[in-house]
Amino acid sequence: MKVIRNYVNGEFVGRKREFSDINPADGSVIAQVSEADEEVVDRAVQSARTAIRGEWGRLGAVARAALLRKVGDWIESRFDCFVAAEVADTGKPISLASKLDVPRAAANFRAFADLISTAGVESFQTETADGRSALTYAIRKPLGVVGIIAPWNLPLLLLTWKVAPAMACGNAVVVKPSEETPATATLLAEVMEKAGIPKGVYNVVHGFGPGSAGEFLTQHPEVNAVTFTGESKTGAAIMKTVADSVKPISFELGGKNAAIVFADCEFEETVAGVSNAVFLNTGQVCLCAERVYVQRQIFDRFVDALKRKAGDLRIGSPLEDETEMGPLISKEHREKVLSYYRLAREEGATFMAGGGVPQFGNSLDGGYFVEPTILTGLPESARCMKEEIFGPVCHIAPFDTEEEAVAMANDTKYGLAASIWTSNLKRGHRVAQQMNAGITWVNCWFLRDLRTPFGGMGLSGIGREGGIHSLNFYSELNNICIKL
Ligand code: NAD
Ligand code: 6OH
Repeated sequence: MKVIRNYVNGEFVGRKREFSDINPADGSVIAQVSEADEEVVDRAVQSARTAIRGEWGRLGAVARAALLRKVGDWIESRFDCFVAAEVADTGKPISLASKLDVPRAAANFRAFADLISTAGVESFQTETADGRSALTYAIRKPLGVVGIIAPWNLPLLLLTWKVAPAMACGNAVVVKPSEETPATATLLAEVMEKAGIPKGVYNVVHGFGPGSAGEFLTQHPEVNAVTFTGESKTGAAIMKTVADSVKPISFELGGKNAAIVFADCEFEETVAGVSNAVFLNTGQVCLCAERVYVQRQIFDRFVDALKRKAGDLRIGSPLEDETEMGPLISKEHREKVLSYYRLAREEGATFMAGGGVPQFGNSLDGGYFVEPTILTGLPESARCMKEEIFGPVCHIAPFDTEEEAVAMANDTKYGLAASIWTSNLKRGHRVAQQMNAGITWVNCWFLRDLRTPFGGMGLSGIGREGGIHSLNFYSELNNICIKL
C-alpha cells in the first residue's frame, strides 16, 4: 500500500500512526497517510525558520519570482500526475481537475511571481511645521513562518492560492492539507525540489484538526501567521487557538450564496450559468449558489429548465471524460448533505428534482454520490435557507421587485459571493453594489482575475487575498520616515 508522508526540511518523514486516504468514488483505500505528531510539526516549523535565516532569506524578489515560475512550469510538466492524484482524492471529474484545479495551481505561482516583481510600495512627502519636509516610504518584509491550513474541495488550487503569495513575499511555509485530500500537497513537495526551492521553505504536515497536526501548527509559538480556508466554525476554533499569541490571520470561510435571476436575463445562458453555480464540483465550492431567486414572470419556466439541466448531468466515474458530476468527498459529508435533504422535507420543501442517492449497479455504489437536488417552497426562515449545505442542491424562490430580491439575498449571516443575471446593465451595477458579499458576479460566476480582492464578510471570513491584498497580508510593511 502506498504511504503518503510528511515533508520536513526537504525530506519525506514517516510516522507509525497512519490514517487511510479514501477514494470517494468507490470507497476504496488509495493510500495510508502518516499523521504528523507534535514533534514532526515542531521540526517543520523549525526548518521553515532556519530556511528564512539561510539562502532563501537572502534572495531578492526577482530571484524568488523566477523560482516560483519554475514551480508553475514543473506543475505543468507533471500535469497528469497532479490531475490523477486530485481526482483519486476528491472524486471530481477528470475534466474539472484538468480545466480548473491543476491549471489554476500553476497560474497561482505565475500570478504572484509577476506581482512581487512589479509591486510598488507607498511613499509620501510630508510638510513639517518648521517649513521643512519628511519623506516616508514603506518596505516589505516577510512575516516569517506561515501556517497554511487548507480544505478538501479544491485542494491544490486553494493551497497554492496561499503558498504562492506567501513564498513570493519571502516567507517559509508549513502546510496542513485536509486529511481527506493529502496527495497533491505532497506531490507539490516533489515539484518544489525539482524547481530548486531551498530545503525547509515548503513543509507539509498531515493530520486532522483538534489534537492533531492542524492544532499543533496553529498553536505553535513560532508560527508567525495563520491563513485558513474552510468552515466558519473551524475558523472560530482557530481564532481561539491563535488569540493568545496575537498572530495575523486570514480566513476564507463558508457561504450561503444567492443568485438573482431577473426576467430580462439571457435565458439559456442564465440557466447554464446558474446550473454551473449550483452543481459544479458536486456543489462543493464555497462560492456555489444555494439560494436562487427568480423573478416571478419566468419562475416556472426557469425551474423547469434548471430541472432539465440537473436531469441531464452525467453522474458517474470521475475517470470518464464525459462525467460532469462525481461523488461528495466522504461518507460523513454525504450523511450531512442527506440530513439536509431530510430536514428540507420536514421544513416543507417540494423536491423538484433529486433528493436521493443514485444507484449504478457497480463499484460506484460504494462511493458517496447524491442526486442533484432542486427545492422550492421553503420559507426564508427555514434552516435549509440559512445554513451552508455544501452539496449539489439549491432552493429556488420567486420574487417580484428588485428591492425584495436584494433584501432576501442579503438576509444571511454569510457574505461571500452573489451572482446577478440580467440583460439590463444599469440594473446589474445597481444590484451588485447593494450585495453584502465579498464578490458579486453579473452574468457569470467563478470568473477569477487573480489580481482582484477575494474574501468574505460576516461568517464568510476575515481579510482579503488576491493581488496586492495577498502581498499585504503575507508581508510586514515597515514604514521609514526621514526628515529632510
Ligand atoms: P474544515 O473547516 O472542516 O477543514 C479545513 C481544514 O481545517 C482541514 O485541513 C482540517 O483538518 C483543518 N482543521 C479542522 N479543525 C481544525 C482546528 N481546530 N485547528 C486547525 N485546523 C483544523 O473545512 P472543509 O470541510 O475541509 O471544507 C469545506 C468548507 O470550506 C466549506 O464550509 C466551504 O465553504 C469552505 N471553503 C471556503 C472557501 C473560501 O474561499 N471562502 C474556499 C473553499 C472552502
Ligand atoms: C471555494 O471553494 C473557492 C475559492 C476560490 C478561490 O479562493 C479562488 O482563488 O478562486
